[in-house]
Amino acid sequence: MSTIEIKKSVCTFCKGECGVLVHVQDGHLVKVEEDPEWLRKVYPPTRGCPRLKSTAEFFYHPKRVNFPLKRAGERGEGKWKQITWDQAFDEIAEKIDRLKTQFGPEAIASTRGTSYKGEFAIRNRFYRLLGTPLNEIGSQCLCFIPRSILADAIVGMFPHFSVTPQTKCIVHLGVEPLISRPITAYNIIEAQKNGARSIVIDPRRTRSASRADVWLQLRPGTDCALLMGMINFIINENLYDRNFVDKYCYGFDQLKERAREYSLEQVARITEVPAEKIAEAATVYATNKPGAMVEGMGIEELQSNAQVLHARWILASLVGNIDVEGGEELSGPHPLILNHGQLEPKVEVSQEQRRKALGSDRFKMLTWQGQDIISRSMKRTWGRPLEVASGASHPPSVLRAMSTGQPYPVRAAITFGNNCMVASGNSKLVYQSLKSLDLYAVCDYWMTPCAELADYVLPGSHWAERPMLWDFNSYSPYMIAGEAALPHTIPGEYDHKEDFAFFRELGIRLGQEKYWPWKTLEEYYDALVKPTGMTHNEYVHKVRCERKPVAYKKYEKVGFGTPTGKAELYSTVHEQLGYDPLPRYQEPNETRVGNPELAKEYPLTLITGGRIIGLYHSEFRQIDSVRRLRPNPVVQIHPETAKQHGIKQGDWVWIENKRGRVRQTAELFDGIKPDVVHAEHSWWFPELPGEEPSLHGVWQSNINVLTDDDPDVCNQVTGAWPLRTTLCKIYRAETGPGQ
Ligand SMILES: Nc1nc2c(c(=O)[nH]1)N[C@H]1C(S)=C(S)[C@@H](COP(=O)(O)OP(=O)(O)OC[C@H]3O[C@@H](n4cnc5c(=O)[nH]c(N)nc54)[C@H](O)[C@@H]3O)O[C@H]1N2
Ligand SMILES: Nc1nc2c(c(=O)[nH]1)N[C@H]1C(S)=C(S)[C@@H](COP(=O)(O)OP(=O)(O)OC[C@H]3O[C@@H](n4cnc5c(=O)[nH]c(N)nc54)[C@H](O)[C@@H]3O)O[C@H]1N2
Ligand code: SF4
Ligand SMILES: [Mo]
Repeated sequence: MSTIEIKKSVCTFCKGECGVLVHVQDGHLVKVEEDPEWLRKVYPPTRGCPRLKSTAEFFYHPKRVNFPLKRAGERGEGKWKQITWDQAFDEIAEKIDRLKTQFGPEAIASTRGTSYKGEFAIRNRFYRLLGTPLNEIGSQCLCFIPRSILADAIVGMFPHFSVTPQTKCIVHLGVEPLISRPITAYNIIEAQKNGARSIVIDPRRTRSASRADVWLQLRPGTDCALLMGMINFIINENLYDRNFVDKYCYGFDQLKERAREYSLEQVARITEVPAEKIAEAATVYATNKPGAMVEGMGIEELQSNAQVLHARWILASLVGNIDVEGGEELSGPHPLILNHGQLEPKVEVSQEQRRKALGSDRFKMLTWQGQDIISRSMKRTWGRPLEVASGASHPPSVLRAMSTGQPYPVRAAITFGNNCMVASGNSKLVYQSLKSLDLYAVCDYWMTPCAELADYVLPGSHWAERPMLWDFNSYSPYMIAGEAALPHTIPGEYDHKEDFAFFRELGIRLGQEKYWPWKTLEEYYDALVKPTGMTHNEYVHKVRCERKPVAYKKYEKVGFGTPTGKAELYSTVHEQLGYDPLPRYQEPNETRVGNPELAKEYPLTLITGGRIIGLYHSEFRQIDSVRRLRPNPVVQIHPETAKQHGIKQGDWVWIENKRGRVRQTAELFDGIKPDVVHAEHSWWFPELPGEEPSLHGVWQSNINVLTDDDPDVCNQVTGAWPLRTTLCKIYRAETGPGQ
């Protein structure tokens, strides 16, 4: 027996990105534990995390896809045969080449998930070299990109949840960090121990809301009105930082004019939050400085996400919270380590191709037009090109092109770490779109509903199998690194491939060889850390994790990375793109107020997807130790509403709207308004049959059967589709899925 080696890895089972020690013997995982060094240096790994505890169960799970598979029957019939990686690469490359010649590179699409780190850059390299503007399906318009791109547009850089122990006021804007963001939650708790005040804006009484000084239980979808009300109050009461506004903000007078539309009384009517509570929140925020806002999916998944985010940055600017210690810290890139953009090949996708990016003619802030304006100003100010996390295309527009061939055909897709059958809005359209493809390949750990519809299913690598280097593409205040602990391949046992190897091998077969000089991800990371004088492995062992050096109030020297060089209350980026330069509240299209006719049949407002302990999106459903924490999907209903419908705790309940119905189990919860219900997202049942029509029960409890992604109802700036305001009705179901 050989000795046990201890490897320093990073767990990426969720956004915690915790440092862990992996004990390895003969290439096999013996044990995983939290890394005490990490705790000392940056933030503590989450204690007793159920996902981390399940690492070995996950890694060696009998249902894990361990070798490449090729479809042996009709698509969706559930018949597969094992092939080699070489055969898979040869066949996929040959088909991509043929489809590219016939329809153009834009006919080759991608579907992306959230589980990626820097490797997004790797995937982008492949598609850029293919010459496509990258038509892509995924959650980009709802998750991270709107947040970062609006911050880039208004203040010229994105601070990624910059709460520190010095923060004196934390505003939770549709977020529950105690479940979803372990690092931020830790920092918030530390700040609260130091006396920080906390404001929670959420239609549900979350755990953070229970611990808050002020909880604003607003009507879902009305955040923009609420924030504009706070802005108006702060201006009228002279609670803003006049010096900062005069010197460093652009468009105060126009803002003041617009904000006048939002008197406390008017805003109270729209949001259903009492006027005095709005005034209290605004006062607490403006008088406890420095403050930091933490925004989450509660606002990003709104039809009005761009307007809410714009108002959020106006608020932070008005009180002078930008780029101060404990406020919205603009941490920026690591002084030495390169960002991925700096290693990008000097091969541009032509202007003609870029213009073909689906949806880019309409969703301009999301896509290349917005990116061009924003990156120019950021580069001017920060002296080096920074990653602007924009979307290449608009996912609902891509789905429509796939299924209709309009405005041009999209005939192939590669899915990497994404379960779009349950993650994207409008699951029925996703199904039709995937089924219409000539080539569909999925790289994942499991036979997901997406994988069941593929021609090829390819075994992806786990975090314990790959090195990592990550600072959230320059946005996070931390730079973290880890080493691979386990081999990718053990002959006869498994044969996984990391993303880097996947796209490199495919790229080489498609003539991209000279653009892939690094043979492994490790070598690629070596190139990124080279200016430190270390290799990636040395960096892992000598540094491992660091808080980047921070300079505050950089605007005093270089201004802001925006077109005017100021914090743009009135946004010239919006103006240039033809959008309203100031936020204005618009009633979502499917609410009691916005559509009273529809509300007669569907009287309840559905919000979806609040994160839960244990499960990560659609993942961990097959991991018994984690699934035990949440065996079935849960819909939260106010006890009064449940009573009216004859629904008891634990009953299966149908949730229905004009697009379909699915069922979840009832949790009676008085922390939600009587006319709002909250359903979990991304449910499927790995234990139910994989072949069609079941597709692991994908039609049973998946709430995205009920969500709409029509481009007409999407946010016209960011392309977001509404996951948080949909009208529905509920009634008891006799049985659950598979019963
Ligand atoms: N355990 C676990 N952790 C996760 C994930 C996971 O799946 N599981 N997913 C990760 C990912 S990718 C993401 S993006 C994050 C997301 O995590 P968060 O950003 O925390 O988002 P959610 O928990 O989805 O929603 C937060 C809150 O928004 C509220 N909300 C709903 N509608 C509205 C509204 O109209 N206005 C306001 N103000 N609030 C509203 C909900 O009630 C909910 O409490 O979590 C990450 N962390
Ligand atoms: N209704 C509703 N829908 C939502 C949301 C909501 O709140 N409500 N939230 C949205 C948000 S914010 C997000 S981010 C999306 C999430 O959408 P997805 O990212 O699609 O979510 P996951 O279910 O985590 O799917 C990831 C898939 O990738 C696989 N995977 C994980 N890591 C790796 C890896 O390293 N390599 C490979 N090859 N595969 C991997 C997993 O097994 C899983 O099948 O869902 C969105 N959808
Ligand atoms: S799954 Fe747990 S250990 Fe892993 S990153 Fe998330 S919180 Fe940390
Ligand atoms: Mo997300």
